Amino acid sequence: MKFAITLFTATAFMSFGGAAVASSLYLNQDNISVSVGPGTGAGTSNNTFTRGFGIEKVIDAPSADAEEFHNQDTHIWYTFNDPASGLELLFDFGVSYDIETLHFWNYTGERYDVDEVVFTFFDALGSEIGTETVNPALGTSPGIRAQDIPLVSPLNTRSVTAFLTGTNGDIDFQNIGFTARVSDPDLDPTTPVPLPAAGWMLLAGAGTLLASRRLR
Ligand SMILES: [Ca+2]
Ligand SMILES: [Ca+2]
Repeated sequence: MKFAITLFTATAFMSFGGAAVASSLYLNQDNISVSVGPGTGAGTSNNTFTRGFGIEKVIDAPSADAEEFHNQDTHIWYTFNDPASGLELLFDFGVSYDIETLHFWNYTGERYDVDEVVFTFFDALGSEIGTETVNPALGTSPGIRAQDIPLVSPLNTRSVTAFLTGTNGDIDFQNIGFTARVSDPDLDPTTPVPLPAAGWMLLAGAGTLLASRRLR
């Protein structure tokens, strides 16, 4: 019982403490992870795995305004047998964020660039909470800088899938990044609800009763 009361006290303290508005963060390999999803179509990953690289090249841009040059160390290139299929990426944020901006470093020519990205957002329980489709512009040349696209994500997004396609079955891009704020736990429907005041008094009463019984 004592443990339970302590636990509820901690929850209430966080809840009533008042959450300050979190500042915007750039999400990359320092604070999120990325993996290739099972929805990825058959084809060739070209330079990504065949040359000993990992998919982390997607999130290795150090900042939202970083410039990358197209070479084997920096870009992602997939060719799909069926042009309708594509690359599925799973972004795991670890904690819940409210996404504000998508940063997308696309290839510089139509032959290989990404033509469409479908984002699906999930909450902390893994439930789908929204989708958003983006058609990124061609990348800048010669140095590729991100196109910044407002991304209307639901609050409290814990993970995101991105399904990337090219109309001709080829996709090539440098990075994907997000600018986001850590979600306010008070506005997260998946956060356990603290007991109301009446519940506190009831719990306190039960604790006193228990203690007095032990004393007898
Ligand atoms: Ca990269
Ligand atoms: Ca294209």
